[in-house]
Amino acid sequence: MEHLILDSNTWLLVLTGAGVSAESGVPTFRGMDGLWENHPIEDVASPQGFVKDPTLVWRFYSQRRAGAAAVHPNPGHDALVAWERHLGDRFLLATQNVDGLHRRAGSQRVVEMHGNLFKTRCSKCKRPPFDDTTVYPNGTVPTCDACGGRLRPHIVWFGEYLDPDDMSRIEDFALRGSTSGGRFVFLAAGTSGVVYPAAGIVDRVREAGGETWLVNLDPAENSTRFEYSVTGKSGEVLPKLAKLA
Ligand code: BV8
Ligand code: ZN
Repeated sequence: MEHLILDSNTWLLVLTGAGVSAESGVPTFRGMDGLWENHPIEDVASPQGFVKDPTLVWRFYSQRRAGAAAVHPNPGHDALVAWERHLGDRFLLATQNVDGLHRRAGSQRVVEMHGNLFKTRCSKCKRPPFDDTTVYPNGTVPTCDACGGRLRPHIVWFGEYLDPDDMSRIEDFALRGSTSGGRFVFLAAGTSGVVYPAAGIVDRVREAGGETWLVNLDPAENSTRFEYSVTGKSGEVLPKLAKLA
C-alpha cells in the first residue's frame, strides 16, 4: 500500500462519511439502501418530512441518537486523532457524520458539516441549539419552553443550507493549505461521494493543485476524481496508511 507521508511540510484536509463509523456498528446510508423503515431517507431527513410527520422524524432521530450513544469510536477514528496531534493546525477534519464519534475519539479540529445527533434546536425561535441526549419516547414531539414551537434535531436536512461558518472554515483551510508553499493533501474516507456540497470538495482541492486520496470499501461515485485510492475498511487502512515524519 502507498504510504501517506505526514511531515512538517504537509497540510491535510480530511473528509469522512458514514463508512468511517460502520466498524463501530453505525449503519451507513447505502447500507440501508437509502431507506429507513421503508421511508426514503430524503423524506425523513428533510424539512418537508418534518412538517408532514414530526413524530416519524423524531422516531428516526431518537433511534439514531440511542444507537450512536451505545457505540464507540473505532481504530479509524483513533488514527485521525493521531494525525491531528502530529500536524496541529495544519490538519482539519470535515465530517458528514452526525454521530459525534470523532469528538468522542478525541478529535478537536472537526467541522460537523451536517450537524450532530446530540444537539436539538427550536424550529421556530432563534434560541441557540442545545446539547440534548434525550431519546424521546415514540410519538413525542418536544416543544420549546421559550416559545412553544416544535423542537427539531440540529441536523442539516436535504434541501437545507449548510452553516456558512462551517463552509468558510473549510474553504479558508484549503486556501491556506494550497498557498502555504507546502504540500496540500485531501483525503476522503468512508463516503460514497453522492451528497453535495461535501462531494464537491475534491474538485476544489484539485483546482488548487492539491493531492487527493480516497479510502473506501468500494468505489465511490466521485472516485475517478482522486489521484490515489486505497480500497478497504477505514478502521484497518487508516491506522497503517500514514507515515508520521
Ligand atoms: C444543499 C444529515 C443547497 C441527515 C445529511 C434537490 C433539492 C434540494 C437539494 C438537492 C436536490 N438535488 C441535489 C441536492 C443537493 C443535495 C444532495 O446532494 N442530494 C444528493 C442525494 C444528490 N444536498 C443537499 O440538500 C445539501 N444542501 O445542497 O443546500 C440547496 C438548498 C436548496 C436547494 C438546492 C440546494 C444538504 C446535504 C446534507 C444532507 N444531510 N445528513 C442525517 O444524517 O440524518 S447527508 C447524509 O447522507 C449523511 O450525513 C451523509 O452525508 C450522506 C450519506 O453519505 P455518506 O456519508 O457518503 O454515506 P453512504 O452510506 O452514502 O456511503 C458510505 C460509504 O462508505 C460507501 O461508499 C461505502 O462503500 C463505504 N464504506 C462502508 N463501510 C466502510 C466504508 N468505507 C470504509 N470503511 C468501511 N468500513
Ligand atoms: Zn422556540
